[in-house]
Amino acid sequence: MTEELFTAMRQSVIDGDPDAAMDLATEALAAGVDPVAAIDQGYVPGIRLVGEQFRSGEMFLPDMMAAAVAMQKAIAILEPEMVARSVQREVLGRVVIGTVKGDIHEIGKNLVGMMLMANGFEVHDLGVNVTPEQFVEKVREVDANVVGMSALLTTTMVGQRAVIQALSDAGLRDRVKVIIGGAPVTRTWADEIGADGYSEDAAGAVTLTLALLGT
Ligand code: B1M
Repeated sequence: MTEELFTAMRQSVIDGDPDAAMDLATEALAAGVDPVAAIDQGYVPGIRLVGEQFRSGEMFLPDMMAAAVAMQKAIAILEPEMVARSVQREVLGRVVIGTVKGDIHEIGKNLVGMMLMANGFEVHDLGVNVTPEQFVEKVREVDANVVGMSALLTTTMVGQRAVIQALSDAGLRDRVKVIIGGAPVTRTWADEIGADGYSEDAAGAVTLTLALLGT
């Protein structure tokens, strides 16, 4: 039953069918399926396949956009349950998160922000295409403990280095932990640019942030 749901979820993203994606999310919640499992095992494999087909020329930009919309609509239905299932504690830290300049991919970044929020962090999401100056300004404004940066393009990964440099120039680097992620990002890249940590997925980003803050 759950496997069938996951297969249908995957297909709804491939088809770029928001109505089906939303109906399946609702069905999964009614059946008591873990919303995180639904995202990781249902929708994510769908969008990854769309990415592969885009690369090989079997799908085009409008297909990728439709798939992203379907996925985002489904996540919006699952989000309240994700938050409700988490144990609410005192605020563990303040996180400023965003997708770096030149990059408008937001689904992974949103999931990371959602999971951090659900696990007790105050999350300030700057959105996409965020400049180093905007990161610095927000870190100052909210006195952040953590900066999280997402990058999905090999051409925008360098933006993560620019933000770390801007934090140093502003005298803020020692006051924040910097975590990075996104499909092309690796641990080696994190080490190279002097980030404090890297995670390949949203759940790992929570574990990493907890560890970095010693909570
Ligand atoms: Co784009 N795109 N895209 N795209 N897109 C990729 C990234 C690509 C790999 C597809 C491909 O060719 N196979 C390719 C990049 C190639 C490269 O540079 N290596 C690509 C391209 C080329 C482009 C355009 C240039 C296409 C064009 O215009 N010709 C263009 C660029 C626009 C721009 O940003 N300037 C573009 C546009 C788009 C859409 C707008 C259509 C859409 C995004 C819609 C949106 O976000 N609102 C889109 C999509 C959907 C994708 C793919 C198919 C899926 C991305 C996604 O949402 N994945 C993607 C293929 C792929 O990644 N395999 C692709 C699901 C999400 C849950 O995973 O984002 O990886 P992900 O996040 C994960 C982890 O990475 C990690 O946790 C998340 C949850 O597990 N993580 C973090 C992410 N951020 C983290 C931060 C952390 C920690 C962990 O700490 C802070």
